Amino acid sequence: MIGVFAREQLAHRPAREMHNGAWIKHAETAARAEAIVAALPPLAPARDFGLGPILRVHAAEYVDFLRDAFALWQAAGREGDALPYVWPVVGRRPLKLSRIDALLGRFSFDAATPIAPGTWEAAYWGTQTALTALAPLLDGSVRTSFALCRPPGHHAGSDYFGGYCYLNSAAIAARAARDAGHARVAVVDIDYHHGNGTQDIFGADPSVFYASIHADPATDYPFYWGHADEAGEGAGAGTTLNLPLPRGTGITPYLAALDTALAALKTYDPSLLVVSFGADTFAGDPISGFALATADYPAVAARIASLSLPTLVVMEGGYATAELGDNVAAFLSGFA
Ligand code: OKP
Ligand code: ZN
Repeated sequence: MIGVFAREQLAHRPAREMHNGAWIKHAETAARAEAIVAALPPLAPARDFGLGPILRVHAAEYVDFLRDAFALWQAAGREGDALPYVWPVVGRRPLKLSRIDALLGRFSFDAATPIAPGTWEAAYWGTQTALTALAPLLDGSVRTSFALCRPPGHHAGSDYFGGYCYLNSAAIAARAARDAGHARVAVVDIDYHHGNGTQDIFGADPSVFYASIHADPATDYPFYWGHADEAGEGAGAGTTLNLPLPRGTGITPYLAALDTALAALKTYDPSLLVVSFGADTFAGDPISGFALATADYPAVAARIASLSLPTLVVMEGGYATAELGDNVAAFLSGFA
């Protein structure tokens, strides 16, 4: 097991987010990453693979927007972090507008995801962290690696940000593994929330299987994706698997769902696995509703490890900062 962490990811420090009509402190803090670093053996710094692997997943116009968004916001005379407030309704004609507010809405799906001065730098280095952790899996020198990515990525689509996510590090790593010659790659997403961005990116792609276990979107964010009948489109029909679970789910039904997901992955027969790991399934998570205990995480990881695949663990959510380091360490211990 090796681990990677780029300190540049700490540069993203949004002040606040809109929650149920009121401003609250942004839940996705730099302290989350520092808590994980403190609980693990030393992590290696990230190497710089450049924009190329990012542009294999994200639209160039979106990447340009994300890099420039905060400067455009400031140039418009705005204070604080950039946030969208208006969105194009699905099916509206695709106008090419240049006002920052029009761009923010065009490239996002929620208002809980601020763009702060360090957002681009942190998100960029999140992708490089995942790519650095992937490299020794590609050359066969390790079997499991951990990418301490922050901000998370699984809600970001090819041309949109949202859900605290800007660039989809897990998807970028999965695409890079495909480009390195892995014919079939699987992503198993065990964050509390459905990874709508990853699903959208690979929904029509039969060469990447996306399986997710998450809170039922009938009751939980992101609401509009992750329902059990979403199974992929076109050539990708059948290579998406959604297993929504009710709030309150504890380890026994959770492991049953995980077994269902892993059986599907086994049938698909990938040669490399990406795990989008969120520790927000923890009972004490402040924004989530499952009931996993710290002591449950090694068993979750051990089931995944039983697939015996080269495995990249990418950090997604987990907001109980005081217990986050222990939860991540417990999960990673299950691969040993
Ligand atoms: C990111 B990840 C706003 C609530 C917004 C966003 C949750 C994003 C979770 N009232 N919640 O999947 O952990
Ligand atoms: Zn989450």
